[in-house]
Amino acid sequence: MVTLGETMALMHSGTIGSLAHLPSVELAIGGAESNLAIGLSRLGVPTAWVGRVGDDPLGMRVVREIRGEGVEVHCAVDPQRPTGLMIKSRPTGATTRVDYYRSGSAASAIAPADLPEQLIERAELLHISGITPLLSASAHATVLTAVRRAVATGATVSLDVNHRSRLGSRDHLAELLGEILEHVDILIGGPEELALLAPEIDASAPSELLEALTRPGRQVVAKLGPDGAAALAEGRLHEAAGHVVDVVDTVGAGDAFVAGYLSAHLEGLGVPQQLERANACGALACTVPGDWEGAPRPHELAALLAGGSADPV
Ligand code: KDG
Repeated sequence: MVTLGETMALMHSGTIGSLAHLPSVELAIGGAESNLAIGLSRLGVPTAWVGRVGDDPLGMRVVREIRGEGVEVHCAVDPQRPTGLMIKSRPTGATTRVDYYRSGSAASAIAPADLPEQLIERAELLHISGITPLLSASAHATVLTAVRRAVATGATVSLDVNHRSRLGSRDHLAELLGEILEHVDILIGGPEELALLAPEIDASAPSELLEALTRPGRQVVAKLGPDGAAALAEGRLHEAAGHVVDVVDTVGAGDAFVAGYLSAHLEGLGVPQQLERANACGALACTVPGDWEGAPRPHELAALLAGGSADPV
Protein backbone atom coordinates (compact mmCIF):
# COMPACT_ATOMS: atom_id res chain seq x y z
CA MET A 1 0.00 0.00 0.00
CA VAL A 2 1.26 3.46 -0.87
CA THR A 3 -0.07 6.69 0.57
CA LEU A 4 1.02 10.33 0.62
CA GLY A 5 0.27 13.43 2.65
CA GLU A 6 1.23 15.82 5.40
CA THR A 7 2.44 14.63 8.78
CA MET A 8 2.85 17.34 11.39
CA ALA A 9 4.56 17.64 14.70
CA LEU A 10 1.82 17.32 17.30
CA MET A 11 1.90 19.14 20.62
CA HIS A 12 -0.73 18.05 23.09
CA SER A 13 -1.70 18.33 26.68
CA GLY A 14 -3.73 15.88 28.70
CA THR A 15 -4.25 18.55 31.36
CA ILE A 16 -7.52 20.43 31.21
CA GLY A 17 -7.07 24.14 30.61
CA SER A 18 -6.41 26.77 27.98
CA LEU A 19 -3.09 26.92 26.14
CA ALA A 20 -3.00 30.48 27.40
CA HIS A 21 -2.21 29.10 30.87
CA LEU A 22 -0.97 25.51 30.60
CA PRO A 23 2.66 25.28 31.68
CA SER A 24 3.67 22.48 29.31
CA VAL A 25 2.75 20.31 26.34
CA GLU A 26 4.02 16.94 25.13
CA LEU A 27 5.41 16.29 21.68
CA ALA A 28 4.32 13.64 19.18
CA ILE A 29 3.47 13.49 15.47
CA GLY A 30 0.26 13.03 13.51
CA GLY A 31 -1.10 12.99 9.98
CA ALA A 32 -4.10 11.15 8.62
CA GLU A 33 -2.23 9.24 5.92
CA SER A 34 0.76 8.27 8.07
CA ASN A 35 -1.64 7.27 10.86
CA LEU A 36 -3.22 4.93 8.33
CA ALA A 37 0.17 3.69 7.09
CA ILE A 38 1.21 2.88 10.66
CA GLY A 39 -2.10 1.12 11.30
CA LEU A 40 -1.61 -1.05 8.22
CA SER A 41 2.03 -1.73 8.98
CA ARG A 42 1.11 -2.94 12.46
CA LEU A 43 -1.36 -5.33 10.84
CA GLY A 44 1.40 -6.75 8.65
CA VAL A 45 0.80 -4.90 5.37
CA PRO A 46 3.97 -3.68 3.57
CA THR A 47 3.35 0.05 3.45
CA ALA A 48 5.03 3.17 2.03
CA TRP A 49 4.36 6.84 2.88
CA VAL A 50 5.43 9.79 0.73
CA GLY A 51 5.76 13.20 2.38
CA ARG A 52 7.77 16.38 2.75
CA VAL A 53 9.12 17.92 5.95
CA GLY A 54 11.23 20.93 6.87
CA ASP A 55 14.96 20.73 7.50
CA ASP A 56 14.32 20.89 11.24
CA PRO A 57 14.20 18.62 14.30
CA LEU A 58 10.42 18.23 14.03
CA GLY A 59 10.83 16.92 10.49
CA MET A 60 13.46 14.48 11.72
CA ARG A 61 11.02 13.35 14.37
CA VAL A 62 8.23 12.80 11.83
CA VAL A 63 10.51 10.64 9.66
CA ARG A 64 11.95 8.72 12.60
CA GLU A 65 8.58 7.89 14.14
CA ILE A 66 6.96 6.70 10.91
CA ARG A 67 10.03 4.71 9.88
CA GLY A 68 10.19 3.26 13.39
CA GLU A 69 6.76 1.75 12.80
CA GLY A 70 8.05 -0.23 9.85
CA VAL A 71 6.66 2.05 7.14
CA GLU A 72 8.87 2.65 4.07
CA VAL A 73 9.39 6.42 4.15
CA HIS A 74 10.02 8.57 1.06
CA CYS A 75 10.27 12.06 2.45
CA ALA A 76 11.75 15.14 0.79
CA VAL A 77 13.47 17.60 3.13
CA ASP A 78 12.60 21.20 2.28
CA PRO A 79 15.19 23.75 3.41
CA GLN A 80 12.84 26.69 2.71
CA ARG A 81 9.77 25.72 4.74
CA PRO A 82 9.10 24.39 8.25
CA THR A 83 7.48 21.13 9.28
CA GLY A 84 3.80 21.79 10.00
CA LEU A 85 2.53 21.82 13.57
CA MET A 86 -0.74 20.85 15.19
CA ILE A 87 -1.62 21.56 18.83
CA LYS A 88 -4.33 19.57 20.59
CA SER A 89 -5.60 20.88 23.90
CA ARG A 90 -8.54 20.35 26.25
CA PRO A 91 -9.91 23.76 27.18
CA THR A 92 -12.56 22.02 29.32
CA GLY A 93 -13.19 18.44 30.41
CA ALA A 94 -15.73 18.05 27.63
CA THR A 95 -13.95 19.75 24.73
CA THR A 96 -10.91 19.11 22.55
CA ARG A 97 -9.40 22.00 20.61
CA VAL A 98 -7.13 21.59 17.59
CA ASP A 99 -4.96 24.47 16.34
CA TYR A 100 -3.01 24.11 13.09
CA TYR A 101 0.19 25.91 12.11
CA ARG A 102 0.50 24.31 8.69
CA SER A 103 -0.02 27.11 6.20
CA GLY A 104 3.19 27.39 4.13
CA SER A 105 4.51 24.15 5.64
CA ALA A 106 7.01 21.96 3.83
CA ALA A 107 4.30 19.37 3.19
CA SER A 108 2.08 21.95 1.50
CA ALA A 109 4.83 22.21 -1.15
CA ILE A 110 4.73 18.48 -1.94
CA ALA A 111 4.90 18.12 -5.72
CA PRO A 112 4.54 15.32 -8.30
CA ALA A 113 8.35 15.02 -8.49
CA ASP A 114 8.31 13.83 -4.85
CA LEU A 115 6.60 10.61 -5.95
CA PRO A 116 9.44 8.12 -6.42
CA GLU A 117 9.64 6.30 -9.73
CA GLN A 118 8.16 2.81 -9.67
CA LEU A 119 6.75 3.20 -6.15
CA ILE A 120 3.07 3.40 -7.11
CA GLU A 121 3.76 0.99 -9.96
CA ARG A 122 4.63 -1.77 -7.48
CA ALA A 123 1.68 -1.06 -5.17
CA GLU A 124 -1.48 -3.08 -4.98
CA LEU A 125 -3.32 -0.16 -3.44
CA LEU A 126 -2.95 3.64 -3.45
CA HIS A 127 -4.66 5.49 -0.61
CA ILE A 128 -5.33 9.21 -0.62
CA SER A 129 -7.27 11.53 1.62
CA GLY A 130 -9.19 14.72 0.94
CA ILE A 131 -6.71 16.59 3.14
CA THR A 132 -3.87 16.61 0.60
CA PRO A 133 -5.57 18.28 -2.40
CA LEU A 134 -6.63 21.16 -0.13
CA LEU A 135 -3.05 21.87 1.00
CA SER A 136 -1.94 23.67 -2.20
CA ALA A 137 -2.05 23.53 -5.99
CA SER A 138 1.12 21.40 -6.09
CA ALA A 139 -0.28 19.01 -3.46
CA HIS A 140 -3.45 18.72 -5.52
CA ALA A 141 -1.33 18.00 -8.63
CA THR A 142 0.55 15.32 -6.66
CA VAL A 143 -2.70 13.55 -5.81
CA LEU A 144 -3.83 13.69 -9.46
CA THR A 145 -0.49 12.30 -10.64
CA ALA A 146 -0.52 9.52 -8.05
CA VAL A 147 -4.05 8.48 -9.03
CA ARG A 148 -3.20 8.57 -12.74
CA ARG A 149 -0.20 6.32 -12.12
CA ALA A 150 -2.24 3.91 -9.99
CA VAL A 151 -4.93 3.70 -12.65
CA ALA A 152 -2.31 3.08 -15.35
CA THR A 153 -0.94 0.07 -13.46
CA GLY A 154 -4.29 -1.26 -12.33
CA ALA A 155 -3.79 -0.60 -8.61
CA THR A 156 -6.85 -0.19 -6.39
CA VAL A 157 -7.48 3.43 -5.38
CA SER A 158 -8.99 4.17 -1.99
CA LEU A 159 -10.10 7.60 -0.80
CA ASP A 160 -10.98 8.76 2.69
CA VAL A 161 -12.82 12.06 2.18
CA ASN A 162 -11.43 13.43 5.48
CA HIS A 163 -12.73 16.98 5.05
CA ARG A 164 -10.75 19.52 7.10
CA SER A 165 -12.93 22.63 7.05
CA ARG A 166 -10.03 24.86 8.03
CA LEU A 167 -8.21 23.93 4.84
CA GLY A 168 -11.11 24.56 2.47
CA SER A 169 -14.86 24.53 1.97
CA ARG A 170 -17.00 21.49 1.23
CA ASP A 171 -17.68 22.81 -2.26
CA HIS A 172 -14.01 23.30 -3.01
CA LEU A 173 -13.15 19.79 -1.81
CA ALA A 174 -16.06 18.34 -3.80
CA GLU A 175 -14.73 20.06 -6.91
CA LEU A 176 -11.18 18.75 -6.40
CA LEU A 177 -12.28 15.21 -5.56
CA GLY A 178 -14.68 15.28 -8.50
CA GLU A 179 -11.62 15.07 -10.76
CA ILE A 180 -10.61 11.66 -9.40
CA LEU A 181 -13.86 10.20 -8.11
CA GLU A 182 -14.46 8.00 -11.15
CA HIS A 183 -11.18 6.19 -10.37
CA VAL A 184 -11.95 5.53 -6.70
CA ASP A 185 -12.57 1.85 -5.97
CA ILE A 186 -12.99 2.17 -2.20
CA LEU A 187 -14.70 5.36 -1.05
CA ILE A 188 -14.83 6.02 2.69
CA GLY A 189 -16.16 8.89 4.77
CA GLY A 190 -18.45 9.98 7.52
CA PRO A 191 -22.03 10.75 6.44
CA GLU A 192 -21.36 14.51 6.28
CA GLU A 193 -18.28 13.87 4.14
CA LEU A 194 -20.05 11.50 1.76
CA ALA A 195 -22.85 14.05 1.44
CA LEU A 196 -20.30 16.53 0.14
CA LEU A 197 -19.95 14.25 -2.90
CA ALA A 198 -23.72 13.67 -3.20
CA PRO A 199 -25.19 17.04 -2.22
CA GLU A 200 -28.69 16.04 -3.24
CA ILE A 201 -28.82 13.45 -0.40
CA ASP A 202 -29.37 14.25 3.27
CA ALA A 203 -26.42 13.26 5.49
CA SER A 204 -28.87 11.77 7.99
CA ALA A 205 -29.64 8.96 5.51
CA PRO A 206 -26.38 6.95 5.20
CA SER A 207 -27.87 4.14 3.13
CA GLU A 208 -29.14 6.65 0.56
CA LEU A 209 -25.69 8.22 0.42
CA LEU A 210 -24.11 4.84 -0.22
CA GLU A 211 -26.69 4.21 -2.94
CA ALA A 212 -25.97 7.57 -4.60
CA LEU A 213 -22.21 6.99 -4.64
CA THR A 214 -22.11 3.34 -5.62
CA ARG A 215 -20.57 2.32 -8.98
CA PRO A 216 -19.81 -1.11 -10.50
CA GLY A 217 -16.78 -2.56 -8.72
CA ARG A 218 -16.73 0.13 -6.01
CA GLN A 219 -17.11 -0.30 -2.25
CA VAL A 220 -18.64 2.74 -0.52
CA VAL A 221 -18.20 2.83 3.23
CA ALA A 222 -19.85 5.11 5.79
CA LYS A 223 -18.04 5.54 9.12
CA LEU A 224 -20.71 5.93 11.77
CA GLY A 225 -18.55 6.43 14.86
CA PRO A 226 -19.91 4.62 17.93
CA ASP A 227 -22.73 3.22 15.76
CA GLY A 228 -20.24 1.23 13.71
CA ALA A 229 -20.25 1.36 9.93
CA ALA A 230 -22.15 0.48 6.77
CA ALA A 231 -20.91 -0.43 3.31
CA LEU A 232 -22.50 -0.95 -0.08
CA ALA A 233 -20.74 -3.26 -2.51
CA GLU A 234 -22.06 -5.18 -5.51
CA GLY A 235 -25.58 -4.00 -4.71
CA ARG A 236 -25.53 -5.39 -1.16
CA LEU A 237 -25.77 -3.28 1.96
CA HIS A 238 -23.68 -4.48 4.92
CA GLU A 239 -23.96 -3.02 8.40
CA ALA A 240 -21.75 -3.69 11.43
CA ALA A 241 -22.25 -2.51 15.00
CA GLY A 242 -19.60 -0.61 16.91
CA HIS A 243 -17.87 -1.62 20.15
CA VAL A 244 -18.28 -0.21 23.62
CA VAL A 245 -14.87 0.94 24.86
CA ASP A 246 -13.56 3.48 27.36
CA VAL A 247 -12.91 6.43 25.09
CA VAL A 248 -9.79 8.46 25.83
CA ASP A 249 -9.10 10.18 22.49
CA THR A 250 -11.13 9.84 19.30
CA VAL A 251 -8.69 11.68 16.99
CA GLY A 252 -7.18 9.17 14.58
CA ALA A 253 -9.92 6.58 15.15
CA GLY A 254 -11.10 7.10 11.57
CA ASP A 255 -7.61 6.38 10.24
CA ALA A 256 -7.38 3.19 12.30
CA PHE A 257 -10.82 2.22 10.99
CA VAL A 258 -9.61 2.63 7.40
CA ALA A 259 -6.43 0.66 8.17
CA GLY A 260 -8.55 -2.20 9.46
CA TYR A 261 -10.85 -2.07 6.45
CA LEU A 262 -8.03 -1.96 3.90
CA SER A 263 -5.93 -4.64 5.60
CA ALA A 264 -8.85 -7.05 5.48
CA HIS A 265 -9.46 -6.06 1.85
CA LEU A 266 -5.82 -6.75 0.95
CA GLU A 267 -6.14 -10.16 2.61
CA GLY A 268 -9.03 -10.90 0.28
CA LEU A 269 -11.68 -10.99 3.01
CA GLY A 270 -15.28 -10.05 2.30
CA VAL A 271 -17.01 -6.78 3.15
CA PRO A 272 -18.54 -8.07 6.45
CA GLN A 273 -15.06 -9.06 7.70
CA GLN A 274 -13.61 -5.77 6.47
CA LEU A 275 -16.24 -3.84 8.44
CA GLU A 276 -15.76 -6.00 11.51
CA ARG A 277 -12.02 -5.40 11.54
CA ALA A 278 -12.43 -1.71 10.75
CA ASN A 279 -14.81 -1.18 13.67
CA ALA A 280 -12.49 -3.03 16.03
CA CYS A 281 -9.45 -1.00 14.95
CA GLY A 282 -11.36 2.27 15.27
CA ALA A 283 -12.60 1.35 18.72
CA LEU A 284 -9.17 0.32 20.00
CA ALA A 285 -7.61 3.53 18.66
CA CYS A 286 -10.01 5.49 20.92
CA THR A 287 -8.69 3.79 24.06
CA VAL A 288 -5.19 5.30 23.90
CA PRO A 289 -4.16 8.98 23.71
CA GLY A 290 -2.54 10.01 20.42
CA ASP A 291 -3.48 10.00 16.75
CA TRP A 292 -1.94 6.59 15.89
CA GLU A 293 -0.44 5.13 19.05
CA GLY A 294 -3.57 3.05 19.76
CA ALA A 295 -3.73 1.45 16.31
CA PRO A 296 -3.85 -2.26 17.19
CA ARG A 297 -1.48 -5.08 16.43
CA PRO A 298 -3.02 -8.45 15.40
CA HIS A 299 -3.08 -9.90 18.93
CA GLU A 300 -4.84 -6.79 20.31
CA LEU A 301 -7.36 -6.97 17.50
CA ALA A 302 -7.94 -10.67 18.11
CA ALA A 303 -8.49 -10.03 21.83
CA LEU A 304 -11.18 -7.43 21.15
CA LEU A 305 -12.88 -9.54 18.52
CA ALA A 306 -12.87 -12.49 20.93
CA GLY A 307 -14.60 -10.27 23.50
CA GLY A 308 -11.50 -10.13 25.71
CA SER A 309 -10.63 -6.48 26.16
CA ALA A 310 -13.98 -4.80 25.50
CA ASP A 311 -17.58 -5.85 25.15
CA PRO A 312 -18.92 -5.77 21.59
CA VAL A 313 -22.29 -4.00 21.37
O1 KDG B 1 -7.06 11.91 11.22
C1 KDG B 1 -6.38 12.40 12.33
C2 KDG B 1 -5.78 13.67 11.84
O2 KDG B 1 -6.72 14.70 12.03
C3 KDG B 1 -4.51 14.10 12.44
O3 KDG B 1 -3.59 13.07 12.67
C4 KDG B 1 -3.86 15.25 11.74
O4 KDG B 1 -3.83 14.93 9.41
C5 KDG B 1 -4.24 15.56 10.32
C6 KDG B 1 -5.19 16.66 10.08
O5 KDG B 1 -5.15 17.19 8.98
O6 KDG B 1 -5.97 17.00 10.95
